[in-house]
Amino acid sequence: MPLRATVPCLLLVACAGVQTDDTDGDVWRGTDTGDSGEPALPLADLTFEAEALGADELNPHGDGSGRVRLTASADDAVRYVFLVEGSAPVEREDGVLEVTLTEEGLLDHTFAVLAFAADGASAREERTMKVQVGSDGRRLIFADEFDRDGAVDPSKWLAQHRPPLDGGWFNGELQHYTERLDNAWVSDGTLKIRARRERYTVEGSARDFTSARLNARFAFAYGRVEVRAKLPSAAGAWPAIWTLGANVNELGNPFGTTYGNVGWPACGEVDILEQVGWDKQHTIAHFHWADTRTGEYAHEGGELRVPTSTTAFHVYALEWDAERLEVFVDDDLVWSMPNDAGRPYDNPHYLLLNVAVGGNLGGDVPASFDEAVMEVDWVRIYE
Ligand SMILES: [Ca+2]
Repeated sequence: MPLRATVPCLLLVACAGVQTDDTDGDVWRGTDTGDSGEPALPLADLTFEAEALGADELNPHGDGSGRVRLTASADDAVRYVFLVEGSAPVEREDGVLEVTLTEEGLLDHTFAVLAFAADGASAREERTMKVQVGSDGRRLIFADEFDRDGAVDPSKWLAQHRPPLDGGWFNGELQHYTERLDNAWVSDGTLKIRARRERYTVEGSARDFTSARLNARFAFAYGRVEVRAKLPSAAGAWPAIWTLGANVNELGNPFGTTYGNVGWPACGEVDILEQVGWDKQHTIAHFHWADTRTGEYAHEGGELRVPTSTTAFHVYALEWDAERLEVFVDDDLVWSMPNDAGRPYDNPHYLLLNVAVGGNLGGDVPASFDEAVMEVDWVRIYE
């Protein structure tokens, strides 16, 4: 592994002719001798902590900056040598080192420390932990890696399931959304949102399909949104990764009236990804809003050819600041729109993930339609 490749031979336990057992403490047990010539006792009380800076309940693997603080301590130690993957060993007398990792993504990183006492006694400890490193070191403000099997984390997502429109949904969609595991769950590191053919009744209204619509319990203004996803291949399915202004007076708004109380499209909408039910070769980026001066509905957007959208994961991304809004698939620009006067894109939005069946963009649903699954590897929102 890279750790070993960058460590001078004299620091490697194997080179020193001593044995370690990684499962019980990494204390040097070798035949090293100190200056006195007598065999030195190992430093048995070495403690070693690795902490991803900016970690909190929402982002347990750090804030995306890649900064990690390493802290080692042993009573008789006079110096510590830290080993970080891809870097030369660094010596510190106080046992504290801050490093900044640069390899993007949520990856396992291994850190080690060697502690030395004046008499030659020494000890080694190692820690492996996941650290989140964002694009260009940007600070992560919301993420779900979908790495815990079972139900979707209710502290991050609201499964909107109450029909908002006389027992039905918008855009002529044919499904009911539910909060059941059948329609949304996490397994093997990804979220699945599954639209199914099944008769289902909510509040006296029966439909022939079910699915899930997850609204993030997180509002943000400006930033970068990334969603790594693989889209459903079934004709008739209409997957969407999108945002609404957090001021929208919609039943599924997790924030109620905290950010305001306006209708659609005055709230503003960003469709980072939509795909029609009859063409799985292209993806759509689109913006809908009401002019803040005239109140008139306006929209614009475009599409990109992505022939592997249903067979491979792609990163669907929004770059949003006070000047522009730009939507990408991986590094390919789909649509760029100025954030100029009259457009309501300076207020907080929240993210939504769903798979609709039929309706305006789902189109005809073939009799063979059984189910359609959108798989999401992760969601990351950066400042
Ligand atoms: Ca994942």
